[in-house]
Amino acid sequence: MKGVESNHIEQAVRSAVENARITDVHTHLFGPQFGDLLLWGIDELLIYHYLIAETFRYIDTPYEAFWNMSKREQADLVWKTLFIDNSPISEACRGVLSVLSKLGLDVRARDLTAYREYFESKSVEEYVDLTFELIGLDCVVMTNDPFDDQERSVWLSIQGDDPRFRAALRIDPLLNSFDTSCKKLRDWGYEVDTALSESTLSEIRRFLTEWVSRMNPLYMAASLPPSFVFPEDSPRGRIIEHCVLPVCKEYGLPFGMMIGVKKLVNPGLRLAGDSVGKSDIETVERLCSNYPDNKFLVTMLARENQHELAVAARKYRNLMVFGCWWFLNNPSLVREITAMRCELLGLSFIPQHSDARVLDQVIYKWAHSKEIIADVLVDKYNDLAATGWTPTEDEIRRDVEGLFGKNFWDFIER
Ligand code: RAT
Ligand code: ZN
Repeated sequence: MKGVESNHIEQAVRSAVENARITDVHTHLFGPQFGDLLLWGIDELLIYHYLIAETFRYIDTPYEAFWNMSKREQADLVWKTLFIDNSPISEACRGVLSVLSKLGLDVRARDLTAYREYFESKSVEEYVDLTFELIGLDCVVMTNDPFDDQERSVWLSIQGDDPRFRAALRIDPLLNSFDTSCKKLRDWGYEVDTALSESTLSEIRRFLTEWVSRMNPLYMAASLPPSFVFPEDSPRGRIIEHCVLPVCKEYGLPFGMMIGVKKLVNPGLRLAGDSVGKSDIETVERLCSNYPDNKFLVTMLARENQHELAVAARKYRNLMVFGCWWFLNNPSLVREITAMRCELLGLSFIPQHSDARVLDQVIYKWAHSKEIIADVLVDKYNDLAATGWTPTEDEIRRDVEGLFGKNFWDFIER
């Protein structure tokens, strides 16, 4: 087949990326059957924790006074502070405007009342369809925590599902606060003790197995602190070794590790109060090396860890690197990290996930990421073309499909 002339490369890449169907491998979204857990609309967009942290840069309101406000009052304050009193140039602020603009609303009018009216006129079902279509989303992976009471009760009574929303079994409480989780497990009828006896480990495996069959998750996952090391003589280390890895292996599930979060460095900010720290890449390497029959989906939060994580992925094919996570999901960093990954890993990685907590956010997070990923690919194919190797449109489309979905599914099925 004839290669794409170098001056048509840009057009071929932009069109392939524009039309790419997306699998969003990590979000905090829920299917409509989860009721109130699915967040959407302008007020939820405005009180996203990324924006709350930014708002407190400008105001003196005590944290508790803010949390005592209604959602609408909080949204009003964020809007006034970040959009009216200051120009909304941060990535999270720009995101809100991208959403409104892509929905056809008049951003220039700065008319919060009109935006609220728009969302009030929609049903959630209609809005889910619209959002998925607008951005070419095939499927989003949720974050499903069986220790969350509200979510747990939905899973125990769930009727039917929506195939666009797939599960991921999230086990932070089990790994990071076992004393509290142990009490819950006992209340639910598991014979467990905080000393983590052999029988307790077996009961935890039973718990995980039951939730795997209830949720049919695509992977098991946890967010982990910068101090995370493995192996380790701690509840977390023992549970990973004796429960998580064996159950993941038995069911062919990757273990998703999101490493580098310092939880609640400022507790007054609640969900907005987490920070970042450099983590131990050798732990990732050791896991991949010592457990070759397990698969690991890994993202790290510190910019400083990105290069060594990509290098680690060159060494271990059971390691899949994904996303530019949270504080990294900013254009300058996405560009740098994506280019570096292409240079070290070719096309064998998952460049992005949205981490959306509010449905509408998939619109901006994917629009912004798509543009940058396309820019990077144009550069890379142009560099190829300079050698005389001109990629065909089909080859470009195949590569792009991999990055936006197929790489993930192939890894899951491997
Ligand atoms: O990005 C976020 O919204 C964070 O608050 C976290 O939820 C993080 O993505 C996580 O999954 O722990
Ligand atoms: Zn997340």
